[in-house]
Amino acid sequence: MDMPSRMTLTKDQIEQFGDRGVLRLDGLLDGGAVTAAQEFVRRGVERMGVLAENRWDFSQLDALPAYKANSRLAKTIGYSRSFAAVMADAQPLAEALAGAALVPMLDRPTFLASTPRPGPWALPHNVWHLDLPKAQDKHGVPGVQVFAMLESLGPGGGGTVVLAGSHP
Ligand SMILES: O=C(O)CCC(=O)C(=O)O
Repeated sequence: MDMPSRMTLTKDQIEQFGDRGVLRLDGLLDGGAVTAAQEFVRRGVERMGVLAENRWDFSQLDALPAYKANSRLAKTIGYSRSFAAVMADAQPLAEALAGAALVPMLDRPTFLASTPRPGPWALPHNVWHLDLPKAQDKHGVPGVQVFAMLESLGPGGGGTVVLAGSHP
């Protein structure tokens, strides 16, 4: 990608990504783009009654299996161009981490909605997967997946689980 990123990665960050396969970057996202995306998402969840007067209530989805609850949320909310604006700086950073040019798998970012689930959390045994095309160069980084959080996320809040160090 030719567009320069607003953020430059340090050597330590690139090393950490190499060691752990995962890297948290604070302050990467454009605030205006995030606000526009949040407003779009909030309008969608308000239509469902999941958000009202600034309070989130997912209970209407509790009876559904997690994958159905998540896809109902994502389908109702839909897609906004603001999602692509949120991810505008992702590709140059992913390429800096990979040390190579990367071809995006999709022509736009995918919106992932994850509902918090009632009850104790258990380590899932059947959903682990790699979202990667088959590596062309078996010795290089086969791909980089970038997640942008649109809302604050606490521990157990439904974020994607990554097993650090599992990539080699
Ligand atoms: O967080 C999730 O529910 C899974 C997300 C996922 O598998 C992915 O984005 O590839």
